[in-house]
Amino acid sequence: MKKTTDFFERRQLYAILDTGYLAGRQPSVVAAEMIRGGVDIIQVRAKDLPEKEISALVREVLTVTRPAGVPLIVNDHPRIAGATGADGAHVGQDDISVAAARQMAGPGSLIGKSTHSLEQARKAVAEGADYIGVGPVFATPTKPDYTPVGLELVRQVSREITIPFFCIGGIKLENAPTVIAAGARRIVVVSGILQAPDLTAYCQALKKNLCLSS
Ligand code: 3NM
Repeated sequence: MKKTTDFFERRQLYAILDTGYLAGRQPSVVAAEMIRGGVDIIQVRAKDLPEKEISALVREVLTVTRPAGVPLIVNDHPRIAGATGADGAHVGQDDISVAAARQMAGPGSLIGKSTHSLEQARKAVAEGADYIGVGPVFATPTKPDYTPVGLELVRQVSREITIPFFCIGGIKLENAPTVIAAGARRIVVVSGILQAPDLTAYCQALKKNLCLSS
């Protein structure tokens, strides 16, 4: 997938296909429902799987995301992104540098980085990240050991950071408007989407909130 300067312009809803919330569902079916709901980017996040299984999972999800033109990002494993032909990788603060991740994932890959403070956001920009995650905005069982950064960081980042930033952590349909009002144009949602009774409708509703605001 070619990265252009306006690559992120209309990409606002980022869903994470976290294997911890699959509850026996087929990953490619879940990805297809997300795409039908209008998600703009999908990430595969599999904290407890061996690399071989993550590769297989990424390849399966790619059969759905590729034809739809939805970029697929691999959490934590840039090498798997490179080997499978996924569109990029997402790294955390304790992981390898953006440059090292890009080298492993391939020259045209998208590299995102998690940040939890303004300082970390500035550093990720300087490191050359294509986008950053900012969070966790609210407390979340998906990342239980992290202290929420709150809406104030969203305000600060939106005032200062000029690369695309995606707010993440505890964001649901009910509180998405407050995050958007604090300056977010882009959000990442994990459990809200994967635990919704109608995943596609939930994505559509989130997307509507984002589109209405920009
Ligand atoms: N990263 P949910 S918060 C994967 O702040 C992740 O970097 C975060 O899951 C960060 O939408 C988070 O279920 C969990 O709260 C987001």
